[in-house]
Amino acid sequence: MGKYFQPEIETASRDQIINIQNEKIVKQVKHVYENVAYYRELMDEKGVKPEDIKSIDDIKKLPFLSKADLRDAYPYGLLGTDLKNCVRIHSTSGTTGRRVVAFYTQHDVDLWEECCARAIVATGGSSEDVVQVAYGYGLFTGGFGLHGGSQKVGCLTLPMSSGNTERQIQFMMDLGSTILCCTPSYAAFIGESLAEKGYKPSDNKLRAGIFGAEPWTEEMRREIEKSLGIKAYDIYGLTETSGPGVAYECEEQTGMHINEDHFYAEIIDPDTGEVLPDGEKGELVFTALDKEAFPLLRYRTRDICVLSREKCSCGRTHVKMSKPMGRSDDMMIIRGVNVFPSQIETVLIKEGYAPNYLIEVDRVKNTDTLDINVELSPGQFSDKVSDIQAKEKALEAAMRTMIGIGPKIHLVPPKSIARSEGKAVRVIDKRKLHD
Ligand code: DLL
Repeated sequence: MGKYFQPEIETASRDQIINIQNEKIVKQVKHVYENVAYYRELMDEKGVKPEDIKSIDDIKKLPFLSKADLRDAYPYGLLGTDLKNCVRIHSTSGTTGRRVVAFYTQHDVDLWEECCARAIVATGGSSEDVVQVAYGYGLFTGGFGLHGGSQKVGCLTLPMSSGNTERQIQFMMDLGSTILCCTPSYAAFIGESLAEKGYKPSDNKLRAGIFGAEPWTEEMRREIEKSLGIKAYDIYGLTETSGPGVAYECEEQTGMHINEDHFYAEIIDPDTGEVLPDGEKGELVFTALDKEAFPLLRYRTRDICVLSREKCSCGRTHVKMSKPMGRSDDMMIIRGVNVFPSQIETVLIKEGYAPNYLIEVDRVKNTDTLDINVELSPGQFSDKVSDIQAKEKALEAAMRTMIGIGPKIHLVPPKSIARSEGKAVRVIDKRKLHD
């Protein structure tokens, strides 16, 4: 296999991509209007008919869909085809409210796996590779998505699922895994566990990792690359749009190419809904151009990012999205200041700490408090209280410079913060518990 999984699409000219999108959106809006009563009503309310959508530019006329709509329509309200045509269900790991349930026809599974195959080939993947899939299998889309993509590429696929780190390491070493797929926090944990067992990064055969499903910083990327001796690639997606592979990184590692022949991306102002030009930061909105069973139009992801159409040296022409800079609902407002967990992670790694931390926000006597528990490595640990206090003060000062408010830092002993095998829980906001 060459550098691309589907070169004719991945390197298509802008005109060709727009032609594909023009053709697909007209068909897709018709399909949705005819088959999804929930969305038909939204279109009727807005006074838009399928005939009004003649090209991709007309997409602006369509109503948005939000997570609240998905909850309203649970479970079958947004289904675009008969259940008997569906072959699969996946669901979000959502901790609040109703879960989102997404449906797939065989065509939908195929296009999703194709997207994941593109992501694997973009890391240099081929039938020579042994792909260890350590995302969870089950309702979560991570395991099955990368699994399907890996098989499409012809890689030897290890369906490990997440967890059981001992076994992950044993298979990795015995079978010579070359590509690891899991959440970045789990990759960091695997790296840490390998080091504890006395392995050097050069002892494993891994050369690439495909990590996503949660926010991670450039600093964390470098840590993981060092600890596993690999190149770490980002991958993005959400259950509502199919799963991983909506966008993926190439060798340039400067943002993720969105599979624009299947997913049309817009950036909007989250407050007004106004579409923003490329290069401006806002909420990412996706339209699935050819999914059958769960064909969401203008779905608001709540992920905040920037799109860029700068020429990419890899030869791919599809628009790139930046790493999500947090979700609009991930942002903490602490004493009126907007704080993202990613800012905290950046400072921690810059100051020489591992990305094992837990942020606690509370409100005491009407004032917000921000406590950050940060784990020390065995080498950093000291039983001299004054040493620890000095380090805490230094870290508090570095945080204040970055985020504008002073947190209380608690340096905690090695191994005292729970490791994650899937999506890491980084924030506990106790304020919500009191409301
Ligand atoms: O996390 C799908 C996925 C699986 C993506 C494996 C990548 C790899 P959900 O559980 O529905 O689906 O969560 C989707 O996770 O809206 C983002 O907020 C976040 N997310 C996903 N990928 C990234 C990433 C899967 N690369 C939600 N960076 C999305 C930052 C990400 N956040």
